[in-house]
Amino acid sequence: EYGITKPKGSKVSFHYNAEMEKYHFGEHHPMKPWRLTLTKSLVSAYGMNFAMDNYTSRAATYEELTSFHTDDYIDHLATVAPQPQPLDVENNNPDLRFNLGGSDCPLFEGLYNYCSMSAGASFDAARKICSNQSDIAIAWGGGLHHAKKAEASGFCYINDIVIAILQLLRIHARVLYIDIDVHHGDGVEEAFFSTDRVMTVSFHKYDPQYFFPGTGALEDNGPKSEHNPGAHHAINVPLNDGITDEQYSKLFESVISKVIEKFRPGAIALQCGADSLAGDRLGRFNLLVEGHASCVEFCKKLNIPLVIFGGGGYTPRNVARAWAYETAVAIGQHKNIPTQIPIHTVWRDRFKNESLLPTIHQILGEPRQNRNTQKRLTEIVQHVTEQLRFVNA
Ligand code: ZLM
Ligand code: CA
Ligand code: ZN
Repeated sequence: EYGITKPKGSKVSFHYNAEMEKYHFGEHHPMKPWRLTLTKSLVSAYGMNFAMDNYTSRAATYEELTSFHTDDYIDHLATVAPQPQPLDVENNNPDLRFNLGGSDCPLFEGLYNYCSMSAGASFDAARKICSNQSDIAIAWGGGLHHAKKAEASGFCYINDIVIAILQLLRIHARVLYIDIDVHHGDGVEEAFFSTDRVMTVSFHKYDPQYFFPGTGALEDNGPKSEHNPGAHHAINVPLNDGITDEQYSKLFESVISKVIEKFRPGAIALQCGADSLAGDRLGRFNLLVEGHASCVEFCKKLNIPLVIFGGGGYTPRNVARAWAYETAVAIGQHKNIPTQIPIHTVWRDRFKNESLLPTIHQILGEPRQNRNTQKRLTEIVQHVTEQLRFVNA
């Protein structure tokens, strides 16, 4: 009434706890929680904290974890130890029941604390969106999209994304989940298979035989069983090796704008797995920081409350570059920050032999041959458009 308007730009919160870097999956395991430290130190070196609300996240409670997972699984997770366990009545190792203890999901010291810290940050980020205290809430320590209700899978033990979306659903009638990790977001898809209040969209490398987890074909759009309201609410964008920035961002924009138009979500949960970048140890794509971040930029421009999660990402310096740059996108400063990485201790101490002037854009590793044809990408958009005819929100 007195000409007071909402301040320009989005209110952004950053949810992080330095404790997460203390945990190790094992010497040669590709998942390195330490990449979160590198990300945070880059964000701080650029001075981005001054443009955000910074929260030291806490461990999620038992009640929060069991809002999705079974009590049985969480009870077991809370007591597992790296040492061999007593066998159960049938002479089996009880860890096997929950897919724990193999090379993908090893048991390590402090595992339960690591998992609940990751979920706590994502939970708090979602609550900030629910209470309208943030327009964008960032939890780089989350994004563990493979974990199932009662099972660990693919480096993921607790599905912090599902837990966060369940919070968003308390306030918002419809939530859109978007997943740009190079792997299929199978755990989140499955969790919401039978509801029309969550639509999931995953972009991923798809090869049912040779690439994890092997699900997420174009035609898989949720169980079409009788009276399943969740049918047609899973969108999958299966891709081949070597997709480029230009192809990916065009595809992303055309798929997501059609989804938004039909589904009209009240909030968006965006998983930003950085293993879709070129040169990733496990990835197959050719995305650069700009292409990856264009997805975040696009979501921000929609002006819909947004929770941003991390996820995969196995070349730590590339992960830190992408996530720091995407933090800059969230606060609307990506065009203003200097390209050259500020001299800051963690980066300098770890990578002494690196050129003295690394930039936030440069990606380590060789590009792959692009095996995505324009014809196939057009087919994908066509199929998505047809699926969306069944969706009316
Ligand atoms: N073997 N060490 C992505 C999750 C991807 C399943 C084939 C394990 C690895 C990988 C583990 C140190 C997200 C599979 C792989 C070798 C069965 C996967 C330990 C290297 C190592 O050197 C390694 C001894 C390990 C694991 C590679 N695992 C590569 N790909 C996938 C899971 C998670 O990014 O989407 C989200 C955070 N697992 O392919 C096997 C079938 C286990
Ligand atoms: Ca994905
Ligand atoms: Zn991944």
